Order: sequence, then C-alpha cells, then structure tokens
Amino acid sequence: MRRFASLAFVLLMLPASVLAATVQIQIKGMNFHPAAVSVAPGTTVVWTNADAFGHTATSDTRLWDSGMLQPGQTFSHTFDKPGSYPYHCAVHPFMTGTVTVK
Ligand SMILES: [Cu+2]
Repeated sequence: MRRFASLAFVLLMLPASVLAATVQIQIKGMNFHPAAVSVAPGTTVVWTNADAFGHTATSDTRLWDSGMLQPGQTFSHTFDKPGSYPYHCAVHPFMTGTVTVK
C-alpha cells in the first residue's frame, strides 16, 4: 500500500514537468525569430544562435543576460511573472525582441 501511494505521488507530480512549456527563439540574420513571443507564466524561452557569429540575448532591465552566444550555442530563461520583457543583443543593440508573459 505504501508502495502504491508513492507511485501515485510520482504520477501526480509528472504533469507539472511534462507540461512545462518551452518556446524556441532563433537568432538568425541579425534578428530574433520570432522577435515577439507571448508565453504563459512558467514558460522557458530558449534562444539558439543560428548565425555565423556571436550574439547575446540581454534583458533591457538586466533580468537576464546570455553572455556571448557563439554559433550553435543556446541560452534559456524561465519566465514566472506576468509582464513585458524587452531584450536586445549587446553586440548589435538594434537587434531587439520582447517576451510577453500573461
Ligand atoms: Cu547580435
């Protein structure tokens, strides 16, 4: 019975991790694709540098900073609180994007 209880507990805990959403953003052609994403709280955003040179994904308010992402490298950040989160590339400040959490 105790064994069943722990199994039930494991099954109950599964959905949270399985359903935790991930959104992919490609850094390509000196742009973020897509530049604007809207996600639910708890979503992990993954940036992948698909360009041939380095970029960053840097929060305008310093909430996160990927540091230099070389070609092929990824960076992820989980957004828990609703709000609008603008970011840019520190190397190319004209590269901008926004993550909206709601
Ligand atoms: Cu850049």
